[in-house]
Amino acid sequence: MNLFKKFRDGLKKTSTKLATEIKRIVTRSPRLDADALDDLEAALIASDIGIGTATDIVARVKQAAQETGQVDVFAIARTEIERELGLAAHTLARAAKAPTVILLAGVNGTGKTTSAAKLAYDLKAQGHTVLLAACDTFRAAAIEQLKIWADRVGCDIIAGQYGADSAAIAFDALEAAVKRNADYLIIDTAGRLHTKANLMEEMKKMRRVLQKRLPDAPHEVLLVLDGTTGTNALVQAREFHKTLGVTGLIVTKLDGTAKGGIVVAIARELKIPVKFIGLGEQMDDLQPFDPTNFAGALFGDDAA
Ligand SMILES: Nc1nc2c(ncn2[C@@H]2O[C@H](COP(=O)(O)OP(=O)(O)OP(=O)(O)O)[C@@H](O)[C@H]2O)c(=O)[nH]1
Ligand SMILES: [Mg+2]
Repeated sequence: MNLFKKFRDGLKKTSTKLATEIKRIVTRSPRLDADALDDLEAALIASDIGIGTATDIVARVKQAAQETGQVDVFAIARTEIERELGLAAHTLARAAKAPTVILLAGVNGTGKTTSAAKLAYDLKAQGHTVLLAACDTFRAAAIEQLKIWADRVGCDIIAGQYGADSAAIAFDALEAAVKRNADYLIIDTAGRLHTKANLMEEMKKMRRVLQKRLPDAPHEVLLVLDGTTGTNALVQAREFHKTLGVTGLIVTKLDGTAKGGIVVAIARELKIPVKFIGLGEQMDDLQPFDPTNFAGALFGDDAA
Protein backbone atom coordinates (compact mmCIF):
# COMPACT_ATOMS: atom_id res chain seq x y z
CA MET A 1 0.00 0.00 0.00
CA ASN A 2 1.42 3.41 -0.83
CA LEU A 3 2.17 5.88 1.92
CA PHE A 4 -0.59 8.33 1.06
CA LYS A 5 -3.21 5.59 1.13
CA LYS A 6 -1.93 4.49 4.55
CA PHE A 7 -2.26 8.03 5.87
CA ARG A 8 -5.65 8.34 4.21
CA ASP A 9 -7.03 5.14 5.71
CA GLY A 10 -5.49 5.72 9.13
CA LEU A 11 -6.84 9.26 9.44
CA LYS A 12 -10.27 8.44 8.10
CA LYS A 13 -12.16 9.19 11.30
CA THR A 14 -10.77 12.72 11.46
CA SER A 15 -10.97 13.45 7.73
CA THR A 16 -14.51 12.14 7.31
CA LYS A 17 -15.79 14.27 10.15
CA LEU A 18 -14.00 17.36 8.82
CA ALA A 19 -15.13 16.79 5.23
CA THR A 20 -18.74 16.26 6.28
CA GLU A 21 -18.75 19.44 8.33
CA ILE A 22 -16.99 21.56 5.72
CA LYS A 23 -19.32 20.38 2.94
CA ARG A 24 -22.35 21.08 5.10
CA ILE A 25 -21.13 24.62 5.79
CA VAL A 26 -20.25 25.39 2.17
CA THR A 27 -23.51 23.95 0.82
CA ARG A 28 -25.56 26.01 3.24
CA SER A 29 -23.65 29.20 2.62
CA PRO A 30 -21.64 29.08 -0.64
CA ARG A 31 -20.55 32.70 -0.20
CA LEU A 32 -19.29 31.88 3.28
CA ASP A 33 -20.91 34.60 5.34
CA ALA A 34 -19.80 35.45 8.89
CA ASP A 35 -21.88 32.67 10.48
CA ALA A 36 -20.45 30.13 8.07
CA LEU A 37 -16.92 31.23 8.91
CA ASP A 38 -17.68 30.85 12.62
CA ASP A 39 -19.00 27.34 11.97
CA LEU A 40 -15.90 26.52 9.96
CA GLU A 41 -13.66 27.68 12.78
CA ALA A 42 -15.64 25.57 15.28
CA ALA A 43 -15.37 22.49 13.04
CA LEU A 44 -11.63 22.93 12.72
CA ILE A 45 -11.17 23.44 16.45
CA ALA A 46 -13.22 20.29 17.12
CA SER A 47 -10.55 18.29 15.30
CA ASP A 48 -8.02 19.55 17.90
CA ILE A 49 -6.03 21.32 15.24
CA GLY A 50 -5.49 24.25 17.62
CA ILE A 51 -7.07 27.68 17.75
CA GLY A 52 -4.10 29.41 16.09
CA THR A 53 -4.17 27.22 12.99
CA ALA A 54 -7.97 27.27 12.83
CA THR A 55 -7.94 31.07 12.92
CA ASP A 56 -5.28 31.22 10.20
CA ILE A 57 -7.24 28.92 7.91
CA VAL A 58 -10.46 30.87 8.43
CA ALA A 59 -8.65 34.17 7.74
CA ARG A 60 -7.35 32.81 4.43
CA VAL A 61 -10.74 31.42 3.49
CA LYS A 62 -12.33 34.78 4.23
CA GLN A 63 -9.74 36.59 2.17
CA ALA A 64 -10.21 34.23 -0.78
CA ALA A 65 -13.99 34.62 -0.56
CA GLN A 66 -13.69 38.41 -0.65
CA GLU A 67 -11.14 38.49 -3.44
CA THR A 68 -12.47 35.86 -5.79
CA GLY A 69 -15.80 34.64 -4.49
CA GLN A 70 -14.49 31.20 -5.36
CA VAL A 71 -13.19 29.26 -2.36
CA ASP A 72 -11.78 25.77 -2.09
CA VAL A 73 -11.73 25.38 1.69
CA PHE A 74 -10.02 22.00 1.46
CA ALA A 75 -7.16 23.30 -0.69
CA ILE A 76 -6.63 26.30 1.60
CA ALA A 77 -6.58 24.06 4.69
CA ARG A 78 -4.14 21.63 3.06
CA THR A 79 -1.73 24.42 2.14
CA GLU A 80 -1.91 25.95 5.59
CA ILE A 81 -1.37 22.64 7.41
CA GLU A 82 1.49 21.66 5.14
CA ARG A 83 3.15 25.00 5.76
CA GLU A 84 2.68 24.62 9.49
CA LEU A 85 4.14 21.11 9.58
CA GLY A 86 6.73 21.38 6.88
CA LEU A 87 9.28 23.49 8.69
CA ALA A 88 10.95 20.88 10.90
CA ALA A 89 13.07 17.90 9.84
CA HIS A 90 11.02 14.76 10.22
CA THR A 91 13.67 12.14 9.54
CA LEU A 92 15.26 10.02 12.23
CA ALA A 93 18.71 11.15 13.38
CA ARG A 94 21.65 8.96 12.49
CA ALA A 95 24.79 8.81 14.63
CA ALA A 96 28.05 9.63 12.87
CA LYS A 97 29.31 6.31 14.21
CA ALA A 98 26.97 3.39 15.02
CA PRO A 99 25.04 2.67 17.14
CA THR A 100 22.34 5.29 16.88
CA VAL A 101 20.66 5.30 20.27
CA ILE A 102 16.92 5.96 20.44
CA LEU A 103 15.28 6.47 23.81
CA LEU A 104 11.50 6.20 24.00
CA ALA A 105 9.57 8.00 26.71
CA GLY A 106 5.99 8.78 27.59
CA VAL A 107 3.13 8.34 30.02
CA ASN A 108 1.51 4.97 30.66
CA GLY A 109 -0.10 3.16 27.77
CA THR A 110 0.67 5.66 25.00
CA GLY A 111 2.23 2.99 22.78
CA LYS A 112 5.96 3.05 23.65
CA THR A 113 6.56 -0.69 23.55
CA THR A 114 4.65 -1.32 20.32
CA SER A 115 6.30 1.73 18.76
CA ALA A 116 9.75 0.41 19.78
CA ALA A 117 8.94 -2.87 18.07
CA LYS A 118 7.45 -1.25 14.98
CA LEU A 119 10.47 1.03 14.69
CA ALA A 120 12.78 -1.98 14.98
CA TYR A 121 10.76 -3.71 12.25
CA ASP A 122 10.99 -0.66 9.99
CA LEU A 123 14.75 -0.23 10.46
CA LYS A 124 15.39 -3.92 10.00
CA ALA A 125 13.38 -3.88 6.77
CA GLN A 126 15.78 -1.16 5.59
CA GLY A 127 18.67 -3.54 6.17
CA HIS A 128 19.89 -2.25 9.54
CA THR A 129 20.78 -4.33 12.56
CA VAL A 130 18.72 -3.40 15.59
CA LEU A 131 19.00 -4.20 19.27
CA LEU A 132 16.07 -3.67 21.64
CA ALA A 133 16.53 -2.83 25.31
CA ALA A 134 13.79 -3.73 27.80
CA CYS A 135 14.20 -0.92 30.33
CA ASP A 136 10.66 -1.11 31.69
CA THR A 137 11.49 -3.22 34.72
CA PHE A 138 8.44 -1.92 36.55
CA ARG A 139 5.18 -2.96 34.90
CA ALA A 140 4.16 -6.61 35.16
CA ALA A 141 4.80 -8.52 31.92
CA ALA A 142 6.52 -5.54 30.24
CA ILE A 143 9.71 -7.52 29.60
CA GLU A 144 7.84 -10.51 28.16
CA GLN A 145 5.82 -8.16 25.97
CA LEU A 146 8.97 -6.73 24.38
CA LYS A 147 10.52 -10.21 24.09
CA ILE A 148 7.52 -11.40 22.10
CA TRP A 149 7.85 -8.40 19.82
CA ALA A 150 11.62 -8.93 19.40
CA ASP A 151 10.85 -12.49 18.36
CA ARG A 152 8.27 -11.36 15.86
CA VAL A 153 10.57 -8.69 14.41
CA GLY A 154 13.57 -11.03 14.49
CA CYS A 155 16.00 -8.87 16.43
CA ASP A 156 18.01 -9.31 19.62
CA ILE A 157 16.94 -7.95 22.96
CA ILE A 158 18.77 -7.05 26.16
CA ALA A 159 16.69 -7.45 29.30
CA GLY A 160 17.22 -7.66 33.03
CA GLN A 161 15.14 -8.60 36.04
CA TYR A 162 12.00 -6.88 37.24
CA GLY A 163 12.85 -4.26 39.82
CA ALA A 164 16.35 -3.78 38.40
CA ASP A 165 17.75 -0.30 37.81
CA SER A 166 16.60 0.69 34.33
CA ALA A 167 19.66 2.89 33.81
CA ALA A 168 21.96 -0.08 34.46
CA ILE A 169 20.14 -2.12 31.85
CA ALA A 170 20.30 0.75 29.39
CA PHE A 171 24.08 0.92 29.98
CA ASP A 172 24.49 -2.84 29.46
CA ALA A 173 22.39 -2.68 26.32
CA LEU A 174 24.53 0.14 24.92
CA GLU A 175 27.66 -1.84 25.75
CA ALA A 176 26.20 -4.82 23.88
CA ALA A 177 25.14 -2.67 20.92
CA VAL A 178 28.70 -1.30 20.59
CA LYS A 179 30.27 -4.77 20.88
CA ARG A 180 27.88 -6.30 18.35
CA ASN A 181 28.21 -3.40 15.94
CA ALA A 182 24.46 -2.82 15.93
CA ASP A 183 23.26 0.06 13.77
CA TYR A 184 20.48 1.03 16.17
CA LEU A 185 19.70 0.57 19.84
CA ILE A 186 16.06 1.20 20.72
CA ILE A 187 15.34 1.61 24.42
CA ASP A 188 11.82 0.95 25.73
CA THR A 189 11.08 2.57 29.09
CA ALA A 190 8.35 2.34 31.70
CA GLY A 191 5.34 4.61 31.41
CA ARG A 192 5.50 7.55 33.77
CA LEU A 193 3.43 10.57 34.56
CA HIS A 194 5.13 13.85 33.72
CA THR A 195 4.03 15.12 37.13
CA LYS A 196 6.04 12.53 39.11
CA ALA A 197 9.39 14.16 39.79
CA ASN A 198 11.16 10.97 40.94
CA LEU A 199 10.16 9.11 37.76
CA MET A 200 11.27 11.97 35.56
CA GLU A 201 14.56 11.97 37.48
CA GLU A 202 14.96 8.27 36.65
CA MET A 203 14.63 9.15 32.95
CA LYS A 204 17.33 11.81 33.32
CA LYS A 205 19.59 9.29 35.00
CA MET A 206 19.13 6.89 32.10
CA ARG A 207 20.20 9.67 29.79
CA ARG A 208 23.29 10.50 31.87
CA VAL A 209 24.38 6.89 32.08
CA LEU A 210 24.12 6.46 28.32
CA GLN A 211 26.22 9.59 27.86
CA LYS A 212 28.93 8.15 30.07
CA ARG A 213 29.42 5.33 27.60
CA LEU A 214 28.76 7.34 24.43
CA PRO A 215 28.89 11.13 24.85
CA ASP A 216 26.53 11.95 21.98
CA ALA A 217 23.93 9.36 23.04
CA PRO A 218 20.95 9.26 23.00
CA HIS A 219 20.71 10.56 19.44
CA GLU A 220 16.96 10.68 19.64
CA VAL A 221 14.66 11.11 22.62
CA LEU A 222 11.29 10.26 21.15
CA LEU A 223 8.24 11.14 23.18
CA VAL A 224 5.33 8.81 22.48
CA LEU A 225 1.96 10.56 22.71
CA ASP A 226 -1.48 8.98 22.50
CA GLY A 227 -3.29 10.94 19.78
CA THR A 228 -6.69 10.13 21.29
CA THR A 229 -5.94 12.09 24.47
CA GLY A 230 -6.23 15.38 22.60
CA THR A 231 -4.88 18.48 24.25
CA ASN A 232 -3.68 16.49 27.26
CA ALA A 233 -0.93 15.22 24.96
CA LEU A 234 0.18 18.81 24.56
CA VAL A 235 0.60 19.21 28.33
CA GLN A 236 2.61 15.97 28.54
CA ALA A 237 4.84 17.03 25.66
CA ARG A 238 5.60 20.37 27.27
CA GLU A 239 6.63 18.74 30.57
CA PHE A 240 8.68 15.92 29.09
CA HIS A 241 10.44 18.40 26.84
CA LYS A 242 11.32 20.62 29.78
CA THR A 243 13.01 17.82 31.72
CA LEU A 244 14.36 15.58 28.99
CA GLY A 245 14.89 17.60 25.86
CA VAL A 246 12.68 15.73 23.44
CA THR A 247 14.07 15.52 19.89
CA GLY A 248 11.00 14.11 18.18
CA LEU A 249 7.47 12.86 18.64
CA ILE A 250 5.60 9.70 17.85
CA VAL A 251 1.85 10.31 17.86
CA THR A 252 -0.02 7.01 18.10
CA LYS A 253 -3.59 5.74 17.75
CA LEU A 254 -4.57 8.35 15.18
CA ASP A 255 -6.68 5.63 13.56
CA GLY A 256 -8.94 5.65 16.62
CA THR A 257 -9.86 9.32 16.81
CA ALA A 258 -11.68 12.08 14.96
CA LYS A 259 -9.28 14.54 16.60
CA GLY A 260 -6.16 13.79 14.56
CA GLY A 261 -5.64 17.53 14.14
CA ILE A 262 -3.76 17.41 17.45
CA VAL A 263 -0.60 16.66 15.46
CA VAL A 264 -0.77 20.15 13.99
CA ALA A 265 -1.40 21.82 17.36
CA ILE A 266 1.57 20.04 18.91
CA ALA A 267 3.91 20.89 16.07
CA ARG A 268 2.83 24.51 16.09
CA GLU A 269 3.07 25.05 19.80
CA LEU A 270 6.14 23.04 20.71
CA LYS A 271 8.21 23.21 17.54
CA ILE A 272 9.25 19.60 18.08
CA PRO A 273 9.11 17.58 14.88
CA VAL A 274 6.66 14.71 14.58
CA LYS A 275 8.81 11.83 13.32
CA PHE A 276 6.33 8.97 13.19
CA ILE A 277 2.61 8.47 13.50
CA GLY A 278 0.79 5.32 14.62
CA LEU A 279 -2.12 4.39 12.38
CA GLY A 280 -3.02 0.94 13.69
CA GLU A 281 -1.91 -2.07 15.70
CA GLN A 282 -0.04 -3.99 13.02
CA MET A 283 3.71 -4.09 12.71
CA ASP A 284 3.77 -1.85 9.62
CA ASP A 285 1.30 0.68 11.00
CA LEU A 286 3.96 3.04 12.34
CA GLN A 287 4.63 5.44 9.51
CA PRO A 288 7.39 7.99 8.99
CA PHE A 289 5.70 11.36 9.17
CA ASP A 290 5.20 13.31 5.99
CA PRO A 291 3.55 16.76 6.09
CA THR A 292 2.22 16.67 2.52
CA ASN A 293 0.61 13.27 2.91
CA PHE A 294 -0.73 14.20 6.32
CA ALA A 295 -2.29 17.46 5.11
CA GLY A 296 -3.72 15.70 2.05
CA ALA A 297 -5.16 12.87 4.12
CA LEU A 298 -6.71 15.20 6.68
CA PHE A 299 -8.28 17.56 4.15
CA GLY A 300 -9.17 15.40 1.20
CA ASP A 301 -12.52 16.60 -0.13
CA ASP A 302 -13.60 13.11 -1.15
CA ALA A 303 -13.54 11.80 2.43
CA ALA A 304 -17.17 12.45 3.31
N1 LIG B 1 -5.16 1.45 17.21
C1 LIG B 1 -3.91 1.65 17.60
N2 LIG B 1 -3.47 1.07 18.72
C2 LIG B 1 -2.20 1.28 19.11
C3 LIG B 1 -1.31 2.11 18.37
N3 LIG B 1 -0.12 2.13 19.02
C4 LIG B 1 -0.27 1.36 20.13
N4 LIG B 1 -1.52 0.85 20.18
C5 LIG B 1 -2.08 -0.03 21.23
O1 LIG B 1 -2.03 0.63 22.49
C6 LIG B 1 -1.88 -0.33 23.54
C7 LIG B 1 -0.74 0.07 24.47
O2 LIG B 1 0.47 -0.05 23.76
P1 LIG B 1 1.88 -0.28 24.47
O3 LIG B 1 2.90 -0.24 23.39
O4 LIG B 1 1.87 -1.46 25.35
O5 LIG B 1 1.96 1.04 25.34
P2 LIG B 1 3.11 1.47 26.36
O6 LIG B 1 3.27 2.94 26.23
O7 LIG B 1 4.32 0.64 26.15
O8 LIG B 1 2.41 1.11 27.75
P3 LIG B 1 3.12 1.03 29.20
O9 LIG B 1 4.40 0.31 29.01
O10 LIG B 1 2.16 0.28 30.05
O11 LIG B 1 3.31 2.45 29.64
C8 LIG B 1 -1.68 -1.67 22.86
O12 LIG B 1 -2.88 -2.38 22.86
C9 LIG B 1 -1.28 -1.29 21.43
O13 LIG B 1 -1.63 -2.27 20.48
C10 LIG B 1 -1.82 2.73 17.16
O14 LIG B 1 -1.15 3.49 16.45
N5 LIG B 1 -3.12 2.46 16.83
MG1 LIG C 1 5.43 -0.44 27.47
